[in-house]
Amino acid sequence: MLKKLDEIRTIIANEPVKKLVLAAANDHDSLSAVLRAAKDGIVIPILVGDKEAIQNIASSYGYDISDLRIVHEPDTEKAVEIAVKMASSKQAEILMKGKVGTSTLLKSVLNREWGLRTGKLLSHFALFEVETYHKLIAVTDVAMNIAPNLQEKIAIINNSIDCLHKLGIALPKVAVLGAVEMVNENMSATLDAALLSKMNQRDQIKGCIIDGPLAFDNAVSVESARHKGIKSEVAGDTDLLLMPDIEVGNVLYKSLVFFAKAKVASVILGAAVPIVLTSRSDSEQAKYDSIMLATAVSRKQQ
Ligand code: COD
Repeated sequence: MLKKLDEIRTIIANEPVKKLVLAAANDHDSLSAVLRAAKDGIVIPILVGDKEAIQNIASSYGYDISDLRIVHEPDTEKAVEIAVKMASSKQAEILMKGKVGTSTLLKSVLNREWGLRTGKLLSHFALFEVETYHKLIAVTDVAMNIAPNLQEKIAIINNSIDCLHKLGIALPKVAVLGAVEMVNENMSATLDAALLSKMNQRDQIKGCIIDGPLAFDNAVSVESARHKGIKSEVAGDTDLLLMPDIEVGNVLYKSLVFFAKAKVASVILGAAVPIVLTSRSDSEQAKYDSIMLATAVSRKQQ
């Protein structure tokens, strides 16, 4: 059981250093996180973007980047394309977003000719360290799949389960969230949740224990589940929260970060390489922790 994001460091301790390509590297927080990860021996960075802008950021913060490979490309979309191609041609094992919009990067990743498609659904996975919860808790999908259908939810669960296995959680407990814990035909999230639970019981989705629908309170609190008379192996001990859609997920993500002051690491799964795709509002620490998470994911993809 992992309690702190920092414990990922132990998981990746004996791994060879990974090459990370930072797309549109003229972004202070991303650059700073990457340089810290390089100093800690986690990654070897390749910076793609406007060389002068990157060097200006580095010199204004006193970073020494003289030893790093920089690929000069002032146009953001072209810089992203170069970075994605480096990952698809195996010159880099991790792709990271710098100063570029999320959908620009994702569209490039999904490019049919030179993108990072594997035939799997790509999905976003966020791992939270929340002071008021007894272990790390993952949340998916808060940033990529907008309104997943049942098949897409299965793919999102499978991506996340692979990742949790890589983090040493042998049988993750998955709570499929709804607004209520009873099946209500007018709430489609509860119908999908019931189907996913049954599919798990029948071994159509393996390697985890799924229960749902669960409301947020009974997913994360034993007392709350007991109070409602819910008998569940998952309730109060959830490892992974499956969101009904991106809006609910994104609001939960930001509530945890801004109100609960949670720490978070996140990664896009299902592509040829893990992708660090933190948002502008994420801290430098979140970017650093996400690099550690991506390293753990990339380690066992080989
Ligand atoms: N995995 C694999 N393939 C995908 C995925 C996925 N998750 N999503 C789309 N595709 C493929 C489709 O099969 C299709 O072949 C092609 O990509 C285009 O699909 P569209 O037309 O549905 O998708 P796009 O290009 O309009 O948009 C894809 C995005 C990922 C950009 C889109 O889903 C999106 O904008 N998601 C939200 C991103 C975002 O704004 N997040 C911010 C929250 S912080």
